[in-house]
Amino acid sequence: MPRQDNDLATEAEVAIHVADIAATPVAASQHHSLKHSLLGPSLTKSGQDGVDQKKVSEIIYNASKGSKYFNNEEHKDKNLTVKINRILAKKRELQRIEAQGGLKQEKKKADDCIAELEYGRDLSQTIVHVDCDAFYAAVEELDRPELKEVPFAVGVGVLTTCNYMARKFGCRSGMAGFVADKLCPELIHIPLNFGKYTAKAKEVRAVLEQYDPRFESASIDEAYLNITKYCQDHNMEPEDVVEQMRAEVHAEAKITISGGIAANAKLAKICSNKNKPNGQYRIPSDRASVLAFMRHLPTRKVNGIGRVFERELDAIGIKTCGDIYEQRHYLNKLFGEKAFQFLMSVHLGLGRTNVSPVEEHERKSVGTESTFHDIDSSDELRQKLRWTAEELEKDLKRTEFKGRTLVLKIKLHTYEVLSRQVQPPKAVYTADDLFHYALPMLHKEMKDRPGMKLRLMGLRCTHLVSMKKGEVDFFGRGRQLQDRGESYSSKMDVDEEGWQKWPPDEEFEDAARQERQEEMEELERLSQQQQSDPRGPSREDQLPSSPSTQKPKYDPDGAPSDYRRYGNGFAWRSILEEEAAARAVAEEAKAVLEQWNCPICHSPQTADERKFNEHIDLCLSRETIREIVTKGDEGDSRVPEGSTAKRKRGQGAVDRGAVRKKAFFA
Ligand code: TTP
Ligand code: MG
Repeated sequence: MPRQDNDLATEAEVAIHVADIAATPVAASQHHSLKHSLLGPSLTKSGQDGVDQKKVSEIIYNASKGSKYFNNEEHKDKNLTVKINRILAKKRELQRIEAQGGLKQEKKKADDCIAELEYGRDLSQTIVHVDCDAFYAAVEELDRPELKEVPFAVGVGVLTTCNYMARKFGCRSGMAGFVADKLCPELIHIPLNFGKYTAKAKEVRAVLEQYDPRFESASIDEAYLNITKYCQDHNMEPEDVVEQMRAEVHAEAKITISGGIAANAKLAKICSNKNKPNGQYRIPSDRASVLAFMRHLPTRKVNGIGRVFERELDAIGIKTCGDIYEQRHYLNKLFGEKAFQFLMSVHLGLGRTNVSPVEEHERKSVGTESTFHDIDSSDELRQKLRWTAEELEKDLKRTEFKGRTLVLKIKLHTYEVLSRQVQPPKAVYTADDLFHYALPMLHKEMKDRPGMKLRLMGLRCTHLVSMKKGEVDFFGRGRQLQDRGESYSSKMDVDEEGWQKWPPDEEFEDAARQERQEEMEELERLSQQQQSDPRGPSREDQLPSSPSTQKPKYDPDGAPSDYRRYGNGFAWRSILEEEAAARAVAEEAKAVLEQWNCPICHSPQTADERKFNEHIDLCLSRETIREIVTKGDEGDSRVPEGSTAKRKRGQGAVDRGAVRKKAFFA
């Protein structure tokens, strides 16, 4: 008798089976996968089409063998291989069930999901993603044009980027400096100068603003724009608009940018990388073109599919976004509901069409984390937690939020990542409270894992409550942030406690960004150790650095490095928020300088329309009260119905309008 879906092996059964298989020795393919992982996080960076990656991986392997970086990668790769073996075993189990007639429900669920997502497909908008070419390197070339002729990289210890000439040798972002030197012995290293990059980013943004005043600055060198209106208003084709915009950026900022044009943000981002540098690409806004584009697109090209997820997908036979369909009924069981939904929308080439300034996006969480040398002493771990709580308090105060949920994240020395969360009885933001509620979680982990050694600790507040003025209700309670309901599904997706879930896309994009960020920081830390190794100093130590350049601050004991702030635009949002706050202060200062005289009391007032009107209202009501009191003194102070004073009050409202008008036209 064929097996029905409800005959599916229980999770526990599968888990036991899987555990047996996972316990088998690490596969022979490990060596191969390690070489692949040594290629680093930026393997898909543009400018490397003609590069022999096999040769590059051999050079990296030999250059780094025995180094801390190598051991690090080997360790991570071993853990991932075990995880992948577990996934493969689970897939085999699912295939067995399918062969017996099971998994019909899973297939139906996937098909229903596809139908629902298809129904919501929006092809009406023209979204553009622009990204500066070799950004930090391009800015450096402006000051030192001679660099255009040589391969060079920007970054100390780790390359944040390199010019396209250096990319031909296999050098790229997120690569240890000493490895890059082996690939390209002539490589010149330039120290970072973040001030210059943020100033240049501002110049680029000034041009983008002309095309979409509500463009979204996604990182230091990239942005999303919705040019639908611009195209209509100027009766122009999207390609021509983007050509013009790129030319204008070049004329104003003297650097080149590349652009992607499509019906949604996810596709546009993939497109901007297609004809880099100094190029553009468009996917026509019809369903057939979108599906055809996705069919052969390697999964890694999608924002949200990082190194680890790419390997997991590859292991089960998903190399391109087109391959997702065939495996659709396994995905939920193998990777969970969120990943299933995310992959379904990736397969269909769907994405968000809403574009808006990042600093206006509602925050879903505020958190901080840091990597450090392994810590195992319980005292030190507690101190680290206290320090993390203090850092988080600073961020929460700056952003004016409290959190209803507090999440502790730790990474063991084995690279296993764990997180626990707690809902304190009140929303929290002070370091004392954060520490107080996080400590039992840490203690629990210490108890469960005697001798626990950590290499990363983080605290994060979610389910935020705003403490901004105007967002506190009548009882002084902060407003609970809501999602703006701009996810794909028309139905609101809520978790078991009724909190709205984040759109899976954002979560995956955040996770991939974080994966990259952690790698960057880890690499930076390891490369600093490398520099003090007997293997010799790295070349940038031998280069003169100009006094204006600044080395990225990295505190191995946990202070967030500048890589967190500037690397890959990770804390870009905070930078924009700080800029917006500075603008607000400047505007306020300007308003204080300029003053308007009140037509009633004649005293000078801040030149702010709203405040000025409020002041006039106050003055007028004072006048009215004075009149009432005067009249009352003359006659009946209780002001009966229909009395002159009552009528006067009504009249006052009319007069008020007249006075205001006069004030403004005067
Ligand atoms: P990217 O746009 O990813 O890279 P890029 O502009 O240098 O090159 P491309 O032509 O491929 O777009 O990143 C923008 C800048 O952010 C980059 O110049 C340096 C910095 N960065 C980091 O600090 N760390 C990183 O891992 C990456 C990828 C970039
Ligand atoms: Mg770029």
